[in-house]
Amino acid sequence: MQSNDISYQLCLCEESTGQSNIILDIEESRGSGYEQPTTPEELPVYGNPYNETTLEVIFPGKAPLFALDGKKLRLLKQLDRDTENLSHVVFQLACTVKATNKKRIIPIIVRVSDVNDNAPKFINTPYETTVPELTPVGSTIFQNVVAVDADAGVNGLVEYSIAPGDGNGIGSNNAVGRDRITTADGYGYFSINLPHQGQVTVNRTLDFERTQRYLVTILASVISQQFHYLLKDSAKAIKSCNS
Ligand SMILES: [Ca+2]
Ligand SMILES: [Ca+2]
Ligand SMILES: [Ca+2]
Repeated sequence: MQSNDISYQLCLCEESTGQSNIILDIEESRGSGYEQPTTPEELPVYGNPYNETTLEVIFPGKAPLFALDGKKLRLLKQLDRDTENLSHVVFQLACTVKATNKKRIIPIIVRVSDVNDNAPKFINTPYETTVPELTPVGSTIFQNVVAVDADAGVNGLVEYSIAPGDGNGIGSNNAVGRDRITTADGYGYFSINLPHQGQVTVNRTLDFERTQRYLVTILASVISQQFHYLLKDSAKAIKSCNS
């Protein structure tokens, strides 16, 4: 439509996609930045905001989160979807037609999408349990491994696995006879068969005379994402005891 077209003049301040409100998307902030654009980048309203219309955003009863730059919304501070569980921001656009002073108020909903910016964290560590050496292979011996991740959806879906340890704490102490404790890496001896459940099962026959303690390193990770955390301090001590 041309700006001298009479029907265009009548459309000024109308939502150009024919909706009664405006829905935009934005990613939450990565780190401390807040320059990320909305999608679409410009508010879909008819009229040139410099000479045909005046645009203003209204945040009733709260501090404004966006300011206008032409038809673009600019964040005024960083947006964290996770700590405030902020899935969308609702406010209003006031659009005034300069020629007629006719004013329209259009509700705006900005949906905030999640970024995988939190790593899973184990809770209640270190984990420790005692098992009889005759525990059959396949038995679940520990089921309270839990890591929490503050992100939403797949970004917070934790998978558990067992990894080789870093060698710390492995070996025998200097005690003699029955007081002697040999500690081995539990990798291979124990397994997590269901990645979404923190249940540790016995994977190989245990022998108390040979090994009295295993250190098992558990990884909590979020699939296909940039974070992959090995929590070395949370190695789980599993003691194999004579039954
Ligand atoms: Ca965040
Ligand atoms: Ca995450
Ligand atoms: Ca997040």
